[in-house]
Formats: sequence, structure tokens, C-alpha cells
Amino acid sequence: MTQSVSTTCPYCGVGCGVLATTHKDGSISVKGDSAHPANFGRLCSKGSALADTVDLEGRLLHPYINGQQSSWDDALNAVADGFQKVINEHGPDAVAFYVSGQLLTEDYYVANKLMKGFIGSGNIDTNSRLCMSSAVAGYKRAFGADAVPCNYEDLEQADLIVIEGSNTAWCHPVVFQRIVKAKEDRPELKIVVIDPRKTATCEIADLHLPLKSGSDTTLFNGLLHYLKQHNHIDSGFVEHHTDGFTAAIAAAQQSSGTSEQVAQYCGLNQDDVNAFFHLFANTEKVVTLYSQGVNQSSSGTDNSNSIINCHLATGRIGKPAMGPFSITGQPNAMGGREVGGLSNQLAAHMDIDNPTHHDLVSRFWGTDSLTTSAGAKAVDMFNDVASGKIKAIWIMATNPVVTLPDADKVREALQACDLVVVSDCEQNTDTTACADILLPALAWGEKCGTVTNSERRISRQRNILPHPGEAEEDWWIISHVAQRLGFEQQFDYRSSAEIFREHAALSGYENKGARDFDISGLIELSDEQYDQLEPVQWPINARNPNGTERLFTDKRFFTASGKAQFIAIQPRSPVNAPNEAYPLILNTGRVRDQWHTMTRTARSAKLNGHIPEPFVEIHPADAKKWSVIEGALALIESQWGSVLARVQITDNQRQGSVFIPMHWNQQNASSSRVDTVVNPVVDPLSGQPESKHTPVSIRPYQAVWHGFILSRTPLPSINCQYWLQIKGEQFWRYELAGDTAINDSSAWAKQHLSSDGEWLEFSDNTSRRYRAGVIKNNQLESVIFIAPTHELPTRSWLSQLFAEKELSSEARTNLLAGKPGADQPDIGPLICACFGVGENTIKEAIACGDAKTVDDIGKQLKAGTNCGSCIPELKKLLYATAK
Ligand SMILES: Nc1nc2c(c(=O)[nH]1)N[C@H]1C(S)=C(S)[C@@H](COP(=O)(O)OP(=O)(O)OC[C@H]3O[C@@H](n4cnc5c(=O)[nH]c(N)nc54)[C@H](O)[C@@H]3O)O[C@H]1N2
Ligand SMILES: Nc1nc2c(c(=O)[nH]1)N[C@H]1C(S)=C(S)[C@@H](COP(=O)(O)OP(=O)(O)OC[C@H]3O[C@@H](n4cnc5c(=O)[nH]c(N)nc54)[C@H](O)[C@@H]3O)O[C@H]1N2
Ligand code: SF4
Ligand SMILES: [Mo]
Repeated sequence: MTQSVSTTCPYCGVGCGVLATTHKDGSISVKGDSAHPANFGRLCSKGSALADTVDLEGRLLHPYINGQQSSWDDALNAVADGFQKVINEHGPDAVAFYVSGQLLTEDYYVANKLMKGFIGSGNIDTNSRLCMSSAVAGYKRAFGADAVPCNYEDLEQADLIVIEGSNTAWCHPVVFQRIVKAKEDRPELKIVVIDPRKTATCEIADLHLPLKSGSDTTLFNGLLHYLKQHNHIDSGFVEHHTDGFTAAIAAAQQSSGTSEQVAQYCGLNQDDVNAFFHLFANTEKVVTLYSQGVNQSSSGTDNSNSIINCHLATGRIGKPAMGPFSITGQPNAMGGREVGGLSNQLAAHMDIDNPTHHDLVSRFWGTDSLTTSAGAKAVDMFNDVASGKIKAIWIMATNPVVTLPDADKVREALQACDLVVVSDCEQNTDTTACADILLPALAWGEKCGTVTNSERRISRQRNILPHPGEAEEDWWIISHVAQRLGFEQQFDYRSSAEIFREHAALSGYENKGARDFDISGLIELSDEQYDQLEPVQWPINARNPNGTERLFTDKRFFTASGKAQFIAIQPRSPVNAPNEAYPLILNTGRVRDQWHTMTRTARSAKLNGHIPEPFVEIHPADAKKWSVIEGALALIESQWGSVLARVQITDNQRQGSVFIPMHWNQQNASSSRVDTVVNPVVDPLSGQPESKHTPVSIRPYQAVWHGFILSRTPLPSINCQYWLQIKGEQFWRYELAGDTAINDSSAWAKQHLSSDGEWLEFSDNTSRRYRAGVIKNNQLESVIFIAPTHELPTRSWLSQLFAEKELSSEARTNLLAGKPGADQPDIGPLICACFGVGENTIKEAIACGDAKTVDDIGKQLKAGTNCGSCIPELKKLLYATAK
């Protein structure tokens, strides 16, 4: 019997609806939910590969105390006793929770209620601090509330979309596809991309502004000044519905000057700057879509307000197809904001320092211990752990040893901390390695609750898989600890529906339209109605029983005056400037097919195929200057730490800066945890780290040998300086390099690979090359290639051989050459993850004239016809071949 469930994708903030089906054999398959208004049936490569990620290999399935499996009862007692002891001896501010936008709203609500309401400390912060907090602070300054005005349809209906600091094509692929479709339907829709790098998103840009890192406020101040100078101000709106215009204009005028000066400061071409200003000024329907290039900056909050200022000045807000749209990263970043997961918020969008809110929440929760002060923000929280001020920390659904800046310090802080509790789904992560107590949480497909996406749309996650081992819902775990801390009645939850109703009730409690977050329309949901809840956008209340598409249509804001606030912006440079020792700027971010620290996406061989290895992108002139070579390894170093990465030389990169992805960590690479390098500088208002701007140096990594292993079974351990482990389709791939010579390569190989089977070997001591293949039962078991340089055969053809039931005699003959005979194909690096189509295959189709468009490639090879995430790359290949 098969069973289908409609649920939501657990990755990005687009919040796509997923139809998941379980089959007789227990396996599942997924497809996009055509009824879900976020995606209407589309899924990107990550969503499409969800079924590959649900196996239980490596899952944390039982509680552990100090490395020993324990019962739930013992583990919950140990957490409660440990926390209670610290609270008794050092007060409530000596404990902390560090939580995540990947918790469901119900989990998040309970965690926040426990820390702020009953333990009585503000010390609960979330990884959304690293992600959204500047956008939140910007909205709050401008609108008096953390209210995202827009929705995805606004993007489709706009005539201009300004994409600032967002690689939408890779990070919000389904929103990107909706924009692509809108542009196909209405070519007059113009796209401007503002990003120091030329990204896949630039494929649809009419104009790309590769501005100098950290110069966004000057650009937008310049735009505001231009709007004033050229009479594009909506004076009626400004006069009646805003405050602070004069000061904002004065600051803009004084700091930006002419478009020539703006261009010079931002490192842009003046014509491009003028074209952007002209386009913005003369297009009514403008949405500015922004994410981490804007938020992860020491001017993150000012960046947000410099955008909002331009929308307020032109009255382009609260109307269809217009507005400043901060797109959320995690699946429930928005839900976390609703429940008050940030250490400086209360709950239901209320403020800790507002006495009316404090009183209201105290009465609603029935507590007299509600915190009166904000807690530590993420970076400070870990500093407080390091200094011993915080003595017990509970980390849920986040991997801070990988993702916080100055990450080695974070690890040291946790190692020295008296009590570290980690709730996760995975047994082995860089953070679980630091835990005293490990608590097993249910994962996507198993857990049940709600999430809110970028456009304020609440959707259900529903379970389709049984609870594995002893894993439990996060809200269950937190509630049981709360009960043991003495709060039995307040945390006597039996279901996520019950928690949701309480959360809804708090949002409506004495609200009367004064607070933006109001889902009082859902208070009365029965368990059954909650189970069947359809996606709906908040506010949902008596006035808007079916939800609200767009905010501020009545031009009323949540400030004391009811007016939106302009903020006068004085541009500041990033805190740490490049210098002689560290002359380059390190920018960090994401790749298409991996999710953060890879705990789930790296389970999928398909997803690993796209970009298998951590890389550093560098401009050709810089590569020359610092003597680094395409395909070789480089050492990138800052004042805080160092990493190794494979060099990719490209003029997509601005001169003077390099880019490294954030995903790799100690579980799958020896030395590629980029946050060890990233500076712990934060925005003074939001506390969000400046993850996109760290001064670094780069130099070649002087390896004396390079190599790779492909093996049908994973290797227990590898003894060399640089190693990287990637799961492939029926094999594991290891990239290797070392700075001490291997004396006897054959012995080294036999020490690492299982020696039974037939060994084919080639060894040349003079050139220090060694190659071997092991064949067992006529199938390829493993190959190893070692050479003095990084120039080794491509891995793609050898990888393909693991899928062969029987190794052909041609393959056997060519095995140690590492490349196929003339008549055998080598698909090259993977481009289309869904159908396993490689670059060589696509290039061949283009070269022989058969494929002239993306559609042609799709018809012939299927590439790009499922999730469409690779279409920007197909276009790039078509373009490169046409040149
Ligand atoms: N594939 C994938 N998708 C994801 C995620 C993932 O891990 N993998 N994570 C999700 C999460 S949590 C988030 S927050 C989002 C993030 O989504 P994005 O914000 O789109 O992703 P990033 O790659 O972090 O950064 C975006 C861009 O900011 C640019 N940038 C750097 N410095 C500056 C600057 O000074 N000014 C401007 N204007 N731009 C700059 C970078 O070059 C980069 O291209 O993605 C979500 N989606
Ligand atoms: N250099 C640099 N650093 C960055 C960024 C950057 O752009 N550059 N981006 C920042 C941003 S925007 C973000 S959002 C963060 C993300 O960083 P993290 O949140 O630290 O990364 P994840 O890998 O998503 O970690 C989620 C963890 O929760 C576990 N998990 C998944 N589902 C559940 C669940 O239901 N319950 C529990 N208990 N555990 C679960 C996963 O196994 C995983 O270990 O990284 C930040 N760090
Ligand atoms: S765009 Fe992709 S990752 Fe984001 S929610 Fe949709 S399917 Fe998931
Ligand atoms: Mo994020």
C-alpha cells in the first residue's frame, strides 16, 4: 500500500509544498505539490532529492550521556539537574539555549517560553542571528514591527526586480524560477543584480552591478539623493505616512554626492550606476529582493534601511508588485521571529523592554519570572561561554562549531564549558563532538508541526515516516526538561496542535490591531483542522479571516505615530580593511546543491556530484599575483584561522576578493571549515556577523604529493594532511594531498584499501607516480591514483565504472590510464543532478550543433527538465560554446 502526504520542504525559506509518498518497501518518493502557492508543483534540486536523505545511516537514535547510551529518563534528568545546579549557584543568566530557524514553530515556541518565561533569562538566541537579524532590525526601525510586506506574486507582477546581495538562482531556486517565467512571459520585466560576484543569478540580469564589498549603503544613499534631485518623490505619501525624510535626504546627499562619486566609491562603472538610478526612478512597480549580501555585514541594519528609504520615498510599499522584500533563508526563520527566538525579542513580536508587553506576556503565561532584559546575541553568547559567564548551554538544530565566525574559538569554548547539551538528528557533527549530553531529535519526514516562509505563509510539515529509534519531537524534549525543572503545568503539552493554539492565542491576546503578528483566527482550530491546515499568510484574524497577502495597504505602520520612519544613513566601511598581511577580502556563501553543514544534503550522491570539493574562487589577476594555479590547492589564512581549498580562477570574482563556500566541515574534510577564518565582527544594532568580509591572504599549498581514491566502501580513516570525503553513486570519493612524501606508495595503498581482490598496479618511482585498481568478483572495488602534482585524471569516467555490474575488458585495459578508450564516453563533471548529466555530454551535444537552446538540451538529454536548478549553468555552457 502506498500513502501520500502533503508537507513542506525542510530547506530554504521559499517553503515549497512537497507531496511525499511511501511505498510498499518503506522507501519514499517526493514531488512538488501543485496546490501549494509557494511553488505550484516546482521543486529545486535539493527538494527533489529529499528521498535520498531519509535513510538512518549515521542518525542519532538514542540519548547519550558522556558518550554512553542512556535512557530518556536519565538523559532528561541529567539536563534538568545540570541546568538547575548552574541556575541555583550562578543565577539564570549562567545558562543559555542556542536554537535554530530549522526548528518548527511549536518547538521554537516552547524553547522560548521556557528560557524567557520560566528560567527567567533572555539567553536564548538563534542561528537566525547570523541570517536575518539585520533585516529584522531594519524593518523594526522603519515600520515599528518585524513585518515583511511582500509576497512572491509581487515579484511576478513587478516591472523591475532589484536583487541585492542574493544568489537567488542557487539559494531560493523556486522563487528564481518564478522570476524567470515572469520574465519570459513579460520581457519588459527588468532585473538588476547587485553583488560583487557574477553569480548564476546574473544569467537573467539586464544589469549587473559588481559593487565593492560593503559599499551598498553608499549606492542606495546615492539612489535616494537621485530620486530627490530628479523629482521622483511621492510627496503625498512622504508627508502623510512617514517621518524623518529631511534628515535621511540630507544624509544621503552629504554622503553620496554625484553618481560619478557613487560609482567611484562603489567601484562601479558610472554609466551602470546611472542606468540603475534611472531605471529605479522611472519604474513604478519595483521590488527590492535582498538577503545575505545585505544582512551579513557590519552595516547590515543600515543596508536594510537604505533600501527601505528608497521605497518609502517613492511610496512603493503596500501596493501590488512593490516593496522591500527580505527573503528568509531557513525553512522557519520567519516562525522563529514570530515566537521571539531572538534574544532581544519577547514572543509574538512583542518587546522585552516594553512594560505593556512584559505585563501582557507575564499574565498570559502565568509567570512572575519573565525576563526583564535581553539576553546575549549569538556571537556574544559564545564569548560568554568562553569566559565562563555561561556555564551550561543547550544547542538545538544548529551546528555552531561550523557556522559561527571564529569557529575554532567556538569549539574551544564548548570544550571548556561545564555542560553542553545538543539536540540533533545526526550522531556525528562538529558540534555533537563537543556535547556532554546528546538528545535524538526527529528529522524531516518524521516530525510534525508548522513553518512560516518568506512571504509570511504558514504551512504544515506532516510526518510520513515512523519515529526511528528513540528519537522525539524537539517540543517533547524541551517540555520534558521543563517539567523536571518544576514547570509541570505550564509545559504539559500533548501535541503540536495544542502548542500551536497557545501560540495563536498569545498573538491575539489583547492585540486589538496594535501588533502586526496576529493569528488569532487560528485559536479555535481543532486537532483535525490543524492537521488539515492549508497554507495561509498572516495576519489571520477577524478582519482577515483568510489571511493577508500584503501588509501596509492602509499606509498605517506599527510605530507610535503610525507613520513609517526614514533612517538617516551614514555609510561606514567594513570594520576590518584588507592590509599588507591580509590583502584580499574573503566572501563566503552557498553552492547550489548543498545545505549548510551538509548533514542532510551530503547523504545524496546526486547532490554531491555538482560541486564535490570546497573551492576558492579568485580573479585571474589575483591568481597571478599570489601564484596560485587553477585546480591546485591553496591555503587561505586570516588573523583567526586558515583553510585549504581548490583554486578556481574566474573573472566572475572581483579583483581583490575571493569566495569560499560555507558548507564543508570536519566530518567530510580535514581543513575546510571556512568559519575558522571568518572575523567575528558584528553589526552594532543587530549583532549579525559580517560573514562576507574578512581580510585574508592566499598562497599555494606546498603539497609534495596529490592523489585520489574511489572506493566502493567507505574507508575507516586516512592518514594525510589534506583529505576530503564525498559520497558518490555506489562509491566514496577521497581527494588527498600531503606535505610529507609517501615512501612506499604500494604499501600505503594496501594499508588504506581492503587488500582482498585482484590488484592491478602501476608504479614509477622516478616520476613518483602510482596507480592501482582493485577488482573483486569482476567488479571495480577501488582505485587509487598518486602523483607529484594535482594533475590527475578526471574522476568522472572512473566513477561511472562503479555502476557497471561487470567491468568490461576495455575498462580494465584503460583503468590505470584513468580515461576511457576512444569509443567510451566520459560524462565529465555533473551539471544536472536530477538525471546525472555531465558537462562533457552537454558540450558534445552543443558542439555537434544538435543543441542550440536549453530546450534542445532538455529534449535530447533531459538535463534541466526536472527541477530546473541547472538551467543557469546550461545557459552558461551554451554561451561559452557560442563565443
Ligand atoms: N543551496 C542552498 N540554498 C540555501 C541555503 C544553503 O545552504 N544552500 N541556505 C539558506 C539560507 S539559511 C540562507 S540565509 C539563504 C542565503 O541566500 P543568499 O543570501 O542568496 O546566499 P549567499 O551565498 O550567502 O550570499 C548571497 C550573495 O551575497 C553576495 N555578497 C557578498 N558581499 C556583498 C556585498 O557587500 N554586497 C552585496 N550586495 N552582495 C554581497 C555574495 O557574493 C553572494 O552571492 O540561502 C538559503 N538557501
Ligand atoms: N561563513 C559563513 N558562515 C555562515 C553563513 C555564511 O553565509 N557564511 N551563513 C549563516 C546562516 S545565514 C545560517 S542560517 C547558518 C546555518 O548554520 P547551521 O544552522 O549551524 O547549519 P545546519 O547545517 O543547517 O545545522 C542544522 C543542524 O540541525 C540538525 N537538524 C536538522 N533538523 C533538525 C531538527 O528537526 N531538530 C534538531 N534538533 N536538529 C535538526 C542538522 O542535523 C544539523 O546538525 O550559518 C551561518 N554561517
Ligand atoms: S526552493 Fe528548493 S530548497 Fe527551497 S523550499 Fe523549494 S524545493 Fe526546498
Ligand atoms: Mo540563513
